[in-house]
Amino acid sequence: MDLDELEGDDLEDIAKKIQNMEIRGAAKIARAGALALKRLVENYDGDDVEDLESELEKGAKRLRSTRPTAVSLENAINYVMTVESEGVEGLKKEIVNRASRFIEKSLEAKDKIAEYGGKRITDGDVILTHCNSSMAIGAIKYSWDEGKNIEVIATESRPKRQGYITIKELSEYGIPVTLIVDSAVRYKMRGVDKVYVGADTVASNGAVINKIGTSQVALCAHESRVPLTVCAETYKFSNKTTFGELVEIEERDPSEIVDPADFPEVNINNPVFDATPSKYVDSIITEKGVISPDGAYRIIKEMEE
Ligand code: RI2
Repeated sequence: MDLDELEGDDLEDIAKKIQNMEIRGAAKIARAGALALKRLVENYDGDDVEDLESELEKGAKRLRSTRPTAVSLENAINYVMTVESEGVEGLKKEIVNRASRFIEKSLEAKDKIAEYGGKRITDGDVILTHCNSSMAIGAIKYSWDEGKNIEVIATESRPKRQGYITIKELSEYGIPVTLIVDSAVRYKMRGVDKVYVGADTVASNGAVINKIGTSQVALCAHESRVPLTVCAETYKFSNKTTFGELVEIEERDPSEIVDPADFPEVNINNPVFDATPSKYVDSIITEKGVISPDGAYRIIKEMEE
């Protein structure tokens, strides 16, 4: 679902759509979070600034609760909420401006990452991608537009099967694409030249938190000496991890995997992200440039300035 389909939705409508993954992908949920705060102030018709501030805090809390792993959402909220205005009208205006600016910056970052990531793909490459990352796909499309003859192998990405979105998008673009089940990654890795994935969060030690299974893909890539590239905007880098906080891994409902009623005696776990240690990451493509995972700390410090 695109942001322009959210016409008329208020903060709660958008929060629900983020939570049930009608709106998904770390970049898109960040932009949707910014849009939700914008909607909150646009819909506010009171004249008490403290009341508006408290509504904003409540709204931010609600948005943060929807998807706990992707720091992109948290960073988008923090960006929009960093305001100085006094008075209802000034505050409303500033929130609207900052939300629009965040959305703009996010889309600009996507274009830059597509360019930098796309240039690093070479003619004849077979690229494996996991889940559905708008940033990784942007880079793949860029290389195709440059006339490079590439092929993509896309994982199904159980349980939500975001791989179907990837294969639809790439095949409609004309790019040859093959769908595999997640467990076929190691078998297929011998024929792969590069792995391109996205990220929900990048930690200060360069670890990349992305869709469950990414760390297994990374291990297989490492074994076959296939470089793994992560496409991630700088607002996916987590400041909190610098101070020792661990990234919470979202657990979603078991019914996304099977109907638990069919297995009443069985525990069913549905962790939806995992962490790939930096040693399995070749490069991270950000809108500020291509870095090694060791550069994550510097990116975080620059963001603080
Ligand atoms: P972009 C997704 O999360 C996937 O983990 C994907 O790799 C990541 O967000 C980044 O996506 P989910 O919402 O920001 O499907 O690159 O759980 O689009």
